[in-house]
Amino acid sequence: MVSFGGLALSDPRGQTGELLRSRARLPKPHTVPLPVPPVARPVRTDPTTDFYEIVQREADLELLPGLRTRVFGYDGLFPGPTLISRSGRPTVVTHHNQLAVPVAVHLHGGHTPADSDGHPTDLILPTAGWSDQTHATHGGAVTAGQRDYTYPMRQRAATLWYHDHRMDSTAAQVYRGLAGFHLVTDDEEAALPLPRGDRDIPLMITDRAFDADGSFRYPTPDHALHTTGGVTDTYMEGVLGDVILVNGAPWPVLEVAAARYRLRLLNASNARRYQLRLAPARTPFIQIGSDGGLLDHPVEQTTILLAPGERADVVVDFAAFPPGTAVTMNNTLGAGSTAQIMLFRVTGRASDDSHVPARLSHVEPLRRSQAVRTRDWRFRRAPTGEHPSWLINDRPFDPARIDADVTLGDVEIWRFTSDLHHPVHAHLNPFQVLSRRGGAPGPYDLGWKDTVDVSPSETVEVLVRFTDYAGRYLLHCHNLEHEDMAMMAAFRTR
Ligand SMILES: [Cu+2]
Repeated sequence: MVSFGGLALSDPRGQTGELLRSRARLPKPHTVPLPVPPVARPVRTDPTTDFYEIVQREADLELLPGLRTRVFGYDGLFPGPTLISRSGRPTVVTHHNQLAVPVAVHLHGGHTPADSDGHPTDLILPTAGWSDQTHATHGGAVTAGQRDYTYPMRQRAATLWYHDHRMDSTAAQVYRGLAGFHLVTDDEEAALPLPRGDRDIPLMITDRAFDADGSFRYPTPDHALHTTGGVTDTYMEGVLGDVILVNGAPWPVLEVAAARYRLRLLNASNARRYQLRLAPARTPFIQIGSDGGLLDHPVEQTTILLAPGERADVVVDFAAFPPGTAVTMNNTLGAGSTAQIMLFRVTGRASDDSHVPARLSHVEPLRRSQAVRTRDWRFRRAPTGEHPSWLINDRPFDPARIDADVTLGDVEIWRFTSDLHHPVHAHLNPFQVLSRRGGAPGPYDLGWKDTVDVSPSETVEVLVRFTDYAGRYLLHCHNLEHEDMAMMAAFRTR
């Protein structure tokens, strides 16, 4: 076991969750090279559309050196392959389910018609069959073996990600590996002189705990994920692992030239929040984008705070460091093994014609005066004595119930209040943060957001405006254990 300078793992700050410790022999940090997920190639293109096929299957991967981890992988990979779509060019992804459990695929940040949004009851049953047709299907639009997801991609350039959304079992199935990047590009972004190619790197940050044989530890009541979903009561606040994986590798190392890099940071963890910081702190993160794409203008950040589901696009200029410098990305909310994320080793000088322009994009500001109504959404734990669960407006999720009817095109204020840490995510359209604790938005509330970090006893107001697609969508907590334990609500657009 690695000691991390003698620091004991202690209860992490700034978290709602329980720490689950590994029993496996863990590598020294900064010894495993950073993997970058392969970019998926379309199986077919026609004049209007790109077509992809992804097979969801189990695979044994060497995540920890010398050990094998059985994962659920998109194409058997963790993270899954990265899809890249052009704004305005439809993408159709056919998912084949060769796992032994039902799945649903949600494109997080996608502006997607309801029948392709991966609603938790719109399941793809296993190719090999599924004995129990009623349990966990809840009357959704169920398909056998495969399903086509159609993404019109009428949205701006942004870092999206796709992940499992199966009713009651999202947390366990994402934990086992069902997550990948889906990038959207557009002409506006392509015209900017930002770092590109192998200096544009997606970084999926997750925390996991491993058993002695290398398998993932996860406290589910039903290891087969067949009948009972959720997590054991001890871990209902959220599962926090003691190993930080970036793109599936533990505390990896990346060799970088002394040049600018664009890092697309994604917190794909079930419950853990991170506050990222570079050391030595010779250069800031230049934040250029958030969940919904480019900001108006770049913003210097000393740290980046990411709750589950959130993304931040940053540029780091490694020319600020002498060649040979080891630059660590740390997590100031972590302790011991979770205080470290990864290391960048600066190799040598290199040509670099990239820069970060003073103006990046135009983000249309939504205003309080445009709002036609205010809705309250209260996120809290079920009272003692009730079945252990998490509630929105005092109710557990019911797939047969619509909690709000919203008119397409209307601007509304949605007011989120919280007992503990709840990262709140809305499907269909991004929103803008209007206020936090009655004051100005926070430093990480910039631009278009689809997930907002709501802290204990906090009120956050956001301005939402849903467009284009009529149907049933979700608002939910992106702490995946909370989500599985009923912290979701449905809204209907029309
Ligand atoms: Cu929550």
